[in-house]
This record gives sequence, C-alpha cells and structure tokens, in this order.
Amino acid sequence: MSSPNVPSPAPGRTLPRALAHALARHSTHAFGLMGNGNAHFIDELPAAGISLTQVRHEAATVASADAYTRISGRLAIATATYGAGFTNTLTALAEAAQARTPMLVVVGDAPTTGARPWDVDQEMLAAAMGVRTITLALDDLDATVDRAVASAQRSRRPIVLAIPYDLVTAEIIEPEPLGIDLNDPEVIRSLAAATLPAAARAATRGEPRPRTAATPAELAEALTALGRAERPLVLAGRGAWISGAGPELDALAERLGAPTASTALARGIFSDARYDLGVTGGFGQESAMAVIAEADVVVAVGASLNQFTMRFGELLGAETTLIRVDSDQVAPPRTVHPVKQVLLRGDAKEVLRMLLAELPGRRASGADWRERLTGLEPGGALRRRADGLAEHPDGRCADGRLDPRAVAARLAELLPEDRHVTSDGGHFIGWANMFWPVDSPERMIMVGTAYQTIGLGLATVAGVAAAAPDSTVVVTTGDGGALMSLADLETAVRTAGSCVIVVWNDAAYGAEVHLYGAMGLAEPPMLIPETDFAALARSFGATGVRVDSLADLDALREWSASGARGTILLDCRVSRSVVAPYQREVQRANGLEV
Ligand SMILES: Cc1ncc(C[n+]2csc(CCOP(=O)(O)OP(=O)(O)O)c2C)c(N)n1
Repeated sequence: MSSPNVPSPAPGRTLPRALAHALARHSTHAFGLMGNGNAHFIDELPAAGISLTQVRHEAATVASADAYTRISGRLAIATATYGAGFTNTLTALAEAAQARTPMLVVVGDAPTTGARPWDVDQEMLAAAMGVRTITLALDDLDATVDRAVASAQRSRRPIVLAIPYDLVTAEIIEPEPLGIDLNDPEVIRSLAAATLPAAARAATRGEPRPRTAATPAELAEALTALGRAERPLVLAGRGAWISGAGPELDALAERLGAPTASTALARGIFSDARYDLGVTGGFGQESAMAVIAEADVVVAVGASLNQFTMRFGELLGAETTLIRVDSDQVAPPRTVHPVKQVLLRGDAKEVLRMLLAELPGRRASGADWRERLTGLEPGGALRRRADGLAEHPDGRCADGRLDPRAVAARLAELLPEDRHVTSDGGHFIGWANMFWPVDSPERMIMVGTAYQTIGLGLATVAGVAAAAPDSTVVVTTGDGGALMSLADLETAVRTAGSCVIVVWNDAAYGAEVHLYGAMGLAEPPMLIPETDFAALARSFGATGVRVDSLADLDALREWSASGARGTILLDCRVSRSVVAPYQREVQRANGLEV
C-alpha cells in the first residue's frame, strides 16, 4: 500500500548517502578532513543539505564541532577518516567528552571482514575516553542515527558513528514502505512517542515529568537554611546555563537579597551586574573572594566546584552551609574549613523553581546583605582590576616586554562588543577571564580546560564562526598553543568573517616556567624561540601586527573602524615577569613560597 506523499525509495542508495540524509534531520553543520574512510560520506553532504567546513588537522574537526555546539546548543558533526584521521582527533575528543558536549563524530573504520594491518581498535580508543561507538550497518540507518543523537543528548557526550570500510559504497537495505507520510509532523510525533519509554512519552504529550531526585526532607532542609541565612550568596556554574536557569537564578538572588558569583564557564549568567562579584577562584578579585568567604549560606547551582573555583579549598568560610543543586550525585568539595553540604539533585531550573515556590517574599529593602555590601557597583572596589599601569606606566616591564595586564585592559576597550571569545589553555587564560567582560556564558568558551589540554584554540575558530557568523571571533592563545594548532590558522583566516587572534607571546611555555621554573628545574625546555606570528598570519592572508607597545594596539581600533572584516592577529610580546594571581594559587598549592 502506498500514498501519493510517500517518496519512493531511491533505488541503490549507498550507505554514505543514506547516512548524510539521516543526519540532516538533526544537524546542518559538519567540520571535516577527507580520507579513504569518509570521502564518500563527505561527497554526499551538500546534496543532503549539510554544509561542510574543511579544516587542516583532524583535531579541529572535533574542536570546531565542540565549539559550535557549546555556542549554539545545536548538534554538530565532525568527520575524519579511519586510523590516523581518527587518532588525530583524540585529544579534542577527550576534551569534548570531559566537557560534556553532545556531538557526532563520523569516521571511517576497519572493514566488517576484519582488520587490515594498519587498522587500530578505534572502538577501544573511544571507549577509553568514555565515548560510545555505533558501527553502522546496511539496514536501519535512520533509526541508528536517531538513537545516536538521543544518546549524545542524553549522556551529553560525543558519539562516534563508524563506517566500516567495505561499506563505504555499499547499497543500503531500504526499509519496507509503511504507507504513511513520514514528513507529516503528527506521524513523526506519534512514531517517536511509540518508541520512547513511558516518561518520555509523557513529555511528548506535554505532561510534566519529574526532573529532580531531591526528597521533600532535603528541600525542607535547604529552605530552612535559606530562611535563616544572614549572608546568602548564589553561585552559578555551566550546568545552570545548560539548564536555562538564568531567570530563576536572578529571581533567587533577588528574593534572598544575595550577591552573586559564577564559575569561569558561567560568566555573564546573572543579568544584574550591580550585585555580581564576578568569577570565583583565581580569576576573581581578592576583595570579592573575601566577601564570598563571609557568606553563611551558599547556593551553588550546576557548578562542579573544582579546585580552581574553590581556590584550592579556601573559597568558603568555616561552617558555611553549601546548598548544591546538581544533576549528578556530587560529593562535597574539598575545603580547608568544614562546610555542610545539602545536595538537591535534579535539573537546575526545576529545583530552583521548587525553592522559589516555597521561599518567603523578599525581606525589607536595605536589610539585604547585597545592599549592605559597599563597592559592588560597576567600577567599585570589588570589581576594579589592577592593570599594572601603577607599576609600569607605559605598560612595559623591566625586561622591555609588555605587561599582559595592561595589554588585556587596553584590549577590553578596543575589542568589538559583539564578540565570541574562544580560549586555548596556558598561563595566559587569566587575562581574558579577568579583563574582558562577557554578556552571556556562551560568549566565552574555554576549549581545553576540561581535559587540561593546550593547542585547541585556533582549531575552534571554524566552529565559533559557523555558530555565530555575525559576531567577531576572538581567539586568545599562547605562543605554545598557537604553534601546536598552527595548521588551523589557515582555517581561521579562511572561515571567519571577522576574527581577532590575540597571541600572548612570552617566548615560552609560560605555565611551565611559572611552576617548574619556579621550582628550580632547568628552563631551556620551557622556552620557545621568538616566533613572528604576525608574519605567519600575513602569509595566510590576514593582517598581522607585532605589538611591542600599547600604542601598537591602535591597529585593532583601525581594523574595527574599517568594518572589522577579515582576520587580524595581534602578536603581543608580553613579559614573563608578571605572574597571574591564579597561577600564584597554583604555585602555593604546589608548596612554593610566593
Ligand atoms: C597537549 C598538551 N601538552 C602539554 C601540556 C602542558 N602544558 C600546560 S600549559 C603549557 C604551556 C602553554 O604555553 P603557551 O601556550 O605559550 O601559554 P603560556 O603558558 O605561555 O601563557 C603546557 C606545555 C598540556 N596541558 N597539553
């Protein structure tokens, strides 16, 4: 039986063609580099309506897809060939897995008939990083892709879709026609509902389903603590942003009269900057951290409270009650003073709504802790940054190189306001985090921090540019990280309509100098010869500026004034004599007297 709306199956559809069409129902963007294992798949993407951005190293296939998803919330596809192509993705894949980014990685793989001499066990490699592999077969392709997408989204992790090499041009087994219109939204909904478990079926019918495991006793304990709090504080992490809990966080802070703070990955989540203490941990202001230590009740929402956020255990004062809202069963953080944790497990938005429904109205104005705190207003003592100019009036240190704080402060004035910042890892990460304000959390992503890797900064640009094409991409990277991902400087210049690359060029692996150099290890392996990144950028067709003085940064003003189009790389020759405050904490945590 067939209806006029049912498209007749295309005879002889190959696996890559069917795969591309199945994926097109979930994603519009792929980032790839071609080889034997994925050439046919890449060839099918345009016809399926998926745009492909070519990158120059496979790490960038995943790093760009990861960045795209972090910013847009939409699923992206990375694609690489088997073997070497896949192993080149591994560091970026580990980062995406650790950062809990849902995405798909389509790769070639060994033939179903058995491994060839050059094949490696890709499934084991992915599994070692906590990433699941689904090996494609000739039947059930649509359902397999749907399952992969659902799994990626549910687990918030990448999923690998592997194409066995002997199937790269094989014809798929078409499903029997069902005699119903598969393009009809009603049909799609009812089919989806029919295959979903009961709770999900309820959700598709619009019925609320519980998304919290917090018990009434736990909620009551939290509410009692909040009711008694004299100095409450609301601290938000990336989990709160992912849950879309921004409005509830604002409402809770308002209701409690609480100042707010965020982790580095949730900067900008609170809409009222007047009461925001900024980032907790080593990127924060000393005076703001002193305020947090005085809080008697801290509501931490979707924040993993890692050692950096917690200032190596020193963030919270003694006897603080810590109300954790988290979807995972998180253990209390390590702290130097004893704190009492009350865990409310569940979706941040939902748990906050439950708290708000029970909390009494706002206290009399003037009595709020946040109103009593002085100097919270923008530009007040709690928010002012030392830009180094008191010590180095022209921004230059004793060694003749620039004070990075002065460079960061000047860049904060010059960078286009509509920007998305993507950060590599290294000692320099503090500068963007401390000096460049962020409108909302997804406008500053740190690709590399979850897995503690460097070298993914330039590799993310294509993804950022695709996710936010009307915005300026700002890359902040060290000279070490930039050299590691130099291949994708070409990609950055080619793909971004508007891009500023800031290289914090200290002629060293600075983070190593400031830890192992400080411990007395020999410095030569920590040093990098002076590299002319401005010239490298020019060789790829970008504007390259060597920055030896603060005045040299005026080139950015001119670039912006003339439309902020194309790529400008600022090769900032900064001094190693200025150590970031967060790095001082790392030094102290490693037993160094500083
Ligand atoms: C892939 C990888 N290799 C090595 C390291 C160790 N490491 C951490 S920070 C760092 C130095 C980074 O140097 P650079 O990019 O120049 O930034 P800087 O620290 O100088 O600001 C290194 C080598 C790492 N984290 N990841």
